[in-house]
Amino acid sequence: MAGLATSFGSGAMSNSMDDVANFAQAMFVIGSNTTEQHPVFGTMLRRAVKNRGVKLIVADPRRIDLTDFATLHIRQKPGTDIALLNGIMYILLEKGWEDKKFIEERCEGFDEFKAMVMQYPPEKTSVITGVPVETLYRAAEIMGTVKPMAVMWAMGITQHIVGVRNVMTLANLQMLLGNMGLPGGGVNPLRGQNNVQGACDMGGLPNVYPAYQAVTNEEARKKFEASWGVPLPDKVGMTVTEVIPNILEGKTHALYILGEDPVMSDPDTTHIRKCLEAVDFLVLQEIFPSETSAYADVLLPGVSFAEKSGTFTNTERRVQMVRKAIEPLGEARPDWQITRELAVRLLESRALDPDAPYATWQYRDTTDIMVEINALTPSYSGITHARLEKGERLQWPCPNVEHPGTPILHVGKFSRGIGKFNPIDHIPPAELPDDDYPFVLSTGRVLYHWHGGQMTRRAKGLLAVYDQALIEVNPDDAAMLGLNGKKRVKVTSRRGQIEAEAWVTDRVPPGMVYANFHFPEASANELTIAALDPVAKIPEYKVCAVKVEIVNNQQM
Ligand SMILES: Nc1nc2c(c(=O)[nH]1)N[C@H]1C(S)=C(S)[C@@H](COP(=O)(O)OP(=O)(O)OC[C@H]3O[C@@H](n4cnc5c(=O)[nH]c(N)nc54)[C@H](O)[C@@H]3O)O[C@H]1N2
Ligand SMILES: Nc1nc2c(c(=O)[nH]1)N[C@H]1C(S)=C(S)[C@@H](COP(=O)(O)OP(=O)(O)OC[C@H]3O[C@@H](n4cnc5c(=O)[nH]c(N)nc54)[C@H](O)[C@@H]3O)O[C@H]1N2
Ligand SMILES: [Mo]
Repeated sequence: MAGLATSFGSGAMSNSMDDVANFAQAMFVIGSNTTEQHPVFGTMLRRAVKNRGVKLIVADPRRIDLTDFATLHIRQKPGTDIALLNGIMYILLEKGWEDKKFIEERCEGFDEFKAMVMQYPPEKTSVITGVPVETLYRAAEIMGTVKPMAVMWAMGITQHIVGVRNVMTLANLQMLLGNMGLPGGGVNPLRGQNNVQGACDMGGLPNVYPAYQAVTNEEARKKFEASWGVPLPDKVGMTVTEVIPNILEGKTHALYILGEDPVMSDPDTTHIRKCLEAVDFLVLQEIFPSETSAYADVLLPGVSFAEKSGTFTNTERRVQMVRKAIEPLGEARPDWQITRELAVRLLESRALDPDAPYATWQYRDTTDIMVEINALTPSYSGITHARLEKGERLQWPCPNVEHPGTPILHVGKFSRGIGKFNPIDHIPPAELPDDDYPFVLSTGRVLYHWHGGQMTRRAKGLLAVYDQALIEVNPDDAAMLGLNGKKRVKVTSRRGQIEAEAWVTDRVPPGMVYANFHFPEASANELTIAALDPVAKIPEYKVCAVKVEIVNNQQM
């Protein structure tokens, strides 16, 4: 799911969490349930509002907890963010609130961009988004008059067929307002997994080597071939959302899955099961028997974070040391050791270049691996275990051991030189409600559980507070459906159905239901659609069409 690179580079936060919390005068949170999904940063945002009077705008179809702290809650229809943002930028331009100096000196493509934004006058925007015209004006007034403003987003923005276009539109907004490269501003995608940033930085993507050096770049490829002593392919690979469906196309024959549970987390579970049944060979490296392990030919026992040492890189590009707290249990081993053993066995049959420094995978520990990272990953060259052990707080880029790290990106200049405005038009979601499937389903998480729930459903304390999937249903819809004290609902899409208890709440607007994918007996992914963003290949988890019915014969 990683790596929604924008014209700003890597898809990491441009600013630091501290910096946003201490210097932003306004904050715009769009498509991030920050207090539940990033509780530490969520607390920092709440504190900034309470202690410094920061103006907070939340744009989210749901009434999430953070809206209690907001100056303004914009409640757009799911999947209408581009129209919403273009509509707000229309007003910013109408009022002359754009940062003319920043646009003139640091950006290009303004005229075409402006022509597109002019297609979104407030009345039209209001029809597409369902947001009242007055709310659009109020949002523009705060954004246009309070500086600096930091923008934060998460999956509410990216998990759409227009995920990349949504991100580019937010970049347009921050360039228009001149909120780039300064404390308290910036474009700040909140990364999800503890080390998704590190995994992307290390080349865990189909198109790049470590530090986003393209596999298609001859010079970069030569460098890695010389270091690893093997010829390397020059073709961009497939994303995870392409690899699994390609099994049924005969294009994928074997899978080696490390720490993912696609039966729970990929869209359209029925289809995923079919694919996993059909694959010739599946190796799964896990810390628990997951829903996916039923399909595995070989299980390799990895270990949890508490049983291994190394580094994680967080959402603000900060590299942090993790130290082993307990010895691995049973036959389990740290993931890097398993991968090393596999590599050594595979390489035994190959003639290696004896001069290549990292050809033989002779790492004794993760410090040895970090030495290789320092040598091959320019943005990490100065980030050594020794410095981290001393307690230095390092954020990449950090090109040498004297360098203090980089808390804010794009100061004075963007990484691609000049910031580019892109004209972006609204495109509706792949599947919208109709007479047969009249509700919008959106999906995500709750505070108490983690994705497929393999870890959190094993924690008694968490189950005590949240022990089953709940589906958020608006009170008006509950009345219309005749729920009337009954609890269980059946939700059906074109791809599958689930039954679960309804949580009748005005957190969701009428016409929308919200489900999570934490429990196998009622996982939202039985319903979701595998429509992908054409660039990032991220699925549209946040919108599909469903019908909702009462389950018959239930006890009251
Ligand atoms: N407790 C807990 N914390 C987690 C995780 C977990 O599983 N459990 N997972 C981690 C991971 S990997 C990730 S990626 C993050 C995810 O963090 P978030 O992205 O914050 O979480 P989500 O629940 O996916 O949904 C985000 C918000 O998007 C809103 N939304 C839905 N549709 C739209 C839309 O069309 N437009 C906009 N603007 N908003 C919309 C939803 O109402 C929701 O409030 O959380 C991380 N933190
Ligand atoms: N409907 C819907 N689906 C979604 C989303 C959504 O918002 N809506 N969000 C998507 C997003 S953003 C994400 S990130 C994915 C997450 O989806 P996954 O990555 O599949 O989910 P996780 O539960 O984080 O991790 C998978 C497995 O890793 C194992 N594991 C944990 N630590 C380790 C370790 O150190 N080593 C090894 N080998 N295994 C380990 C756990 O036991 C777990 O079973 O879900 C995606 N799916
Ligand atoms: Mo994620």
